[in-house]
Amino acid sequence: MSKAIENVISNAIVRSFSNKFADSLTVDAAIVGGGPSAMVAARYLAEAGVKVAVFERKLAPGGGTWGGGMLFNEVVVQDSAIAILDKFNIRHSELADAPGYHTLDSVEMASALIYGAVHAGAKIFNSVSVEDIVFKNGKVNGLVINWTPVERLGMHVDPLTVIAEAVIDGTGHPSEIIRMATDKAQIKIDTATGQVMGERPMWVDSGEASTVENTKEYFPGLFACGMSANNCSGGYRMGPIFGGMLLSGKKVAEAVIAKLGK
Ligand code: 48H
Repeated sequence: MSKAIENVISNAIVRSFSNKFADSLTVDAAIVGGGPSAMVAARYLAEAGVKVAVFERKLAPGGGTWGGGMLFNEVVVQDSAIAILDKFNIRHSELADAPGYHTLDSVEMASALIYGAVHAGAKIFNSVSVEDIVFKNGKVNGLVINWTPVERLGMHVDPLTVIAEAVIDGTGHPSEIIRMATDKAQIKIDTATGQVMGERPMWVDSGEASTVENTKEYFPGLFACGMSANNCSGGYRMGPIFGGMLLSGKKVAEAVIAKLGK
């Protein structure tokens, strides 16, 4: 008897996902969060031959990109990050009254960043929340993950584990992974206080510069990019301008590539 098509479909999905998931339980780099800085990092890492997986809590990766500014679905990117937009084939137009600044469609940007990361070879697992880190011998060694619906419903279900040479906190404003590390592993990170210093109010140019400047390894095996890096080091926020996020994603990828000797 030939297999029912209903069965063929279900089998194909379960097998294909299981292979992808099992292969991603040991990676070179594990990224938490699927925001813009993470998507750029994932693409640069994958292109350098780094085995990389992204774990995103929400159903749709893209983080804070989709909504533009106050749900007006356009964002601004400055000249310094235009090469990254071009690499992802994201269209942009320069402001006539503010040369050096460009507007772009935030939905095009979110979808192109995700597509670019996946096509370069990064694996993205959506609806997966990182609830803890693996911490052994004074180093961050990986992530503890569970399904977001399990987290949201407060179900008492034990998690699974991903082992990684490098963990990147791309969780945005809350710096969730670095906070877990300082709280639970009681470590001091590479900031002026040894702790997460917290985000300051809006000052666009300062925030953009500090996001990139503070993108680095904060503790052996633990890097931060994007808004998380800015929050760790006490930088100012910048609103819906995304050049700093894109440049931060590239910088963290370069730091991880250098660390792994790839
Ligand atoms: C799995 C998680 C977890 C977890 C969080 O905030 P993001 O868009 O990330 P960035 O830093 O690349 O971009 C920041 C930008 O969007 C922004 O907010 C700006 C520019 N703000 C300026 C301002 O002034 O406000 O995305 C982070 C992602 C989200 O999708 C979360 O769902 C996800 O990380 N995430 N995923 N496990 N524990 N925590």
